[in-house]
Amino acid sequence: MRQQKRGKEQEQKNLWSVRMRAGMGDVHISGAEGIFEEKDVAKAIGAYSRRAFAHSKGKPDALVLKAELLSAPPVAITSLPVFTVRTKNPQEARQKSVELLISSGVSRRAAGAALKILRAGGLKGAALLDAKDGGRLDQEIKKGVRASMLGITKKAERELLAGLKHAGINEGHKRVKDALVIASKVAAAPEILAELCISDDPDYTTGYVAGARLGYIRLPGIKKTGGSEGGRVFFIKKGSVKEGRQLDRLIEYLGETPVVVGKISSVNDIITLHGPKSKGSKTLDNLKPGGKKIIFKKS
Ligand code: PML
Repeated sequence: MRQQKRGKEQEQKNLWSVRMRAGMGDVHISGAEGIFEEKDVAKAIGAYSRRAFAHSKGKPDALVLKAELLSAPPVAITSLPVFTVRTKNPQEARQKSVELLISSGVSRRAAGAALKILRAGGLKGAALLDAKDGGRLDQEIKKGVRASMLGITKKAERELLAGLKHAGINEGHKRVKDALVIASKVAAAPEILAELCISDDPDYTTGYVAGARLGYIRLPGIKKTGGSEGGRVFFIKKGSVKEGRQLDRLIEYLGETPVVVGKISSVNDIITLHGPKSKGSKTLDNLKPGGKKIIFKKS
């Protein structure tokens, strides 16, 4: 992990992980989780069950709520910086996602393989792909790998929500928060180069690319409303998980090491991305994946 600091805010308290999964038969409907002080556990359980019954994917026939006392304090991390890129249509958004992934070191082949997996949908966790050849590394775990045991402090949450409002991001605050927490934990694993996510909710059409070099780059409108495709792909640096045990350790970190976002890095204005530098455009230091500058204009 890149940031090994144990959060001061969490150190002295008994903290609980609260997780919710709701489904209908084999179909996943909704999921949510957080890390809470004991006094907030009942409130979190109430809020998560209300959320499970109010999902646009329909009513579940199974709702699983799990609360567990953490045996060790969570690792505190800083969130990735948030960017939102405006594009004209889903095709352009997907094209930008590929360009961003490539500029962060993912091969075109692996980016293409990821889009194919997400187009097919049906994942229960994230697919792990080799960032160079696009080969699937989670073959035995067909349903994918889960990033779990994560949360955000109340202070960081307030700061994030205020930042999103200030940046004019007025829809889907909770989703942005949940997804940013996941992406920040995933990006803190040195083996992971980047992530591509497209929401699998037919009513939510935003996706993102993320990584330690990229930040968290939102791509609204990456799919058409009504589409049930989507999911997550994590791109693994070539050679970092050659042996089974290394892969097991990464999967264990993603699923079992408690991590809390304790600090918000930045929430930036909505931008458009450009290739060559043109009049009125600027470069953004945070968006220099792989040493290449990405040019943007505030839109
Ligand atoms: C999901 O909740 O379905 C994934 C959300 C991805 C995008 C969240 C955002 O708007 O930043």
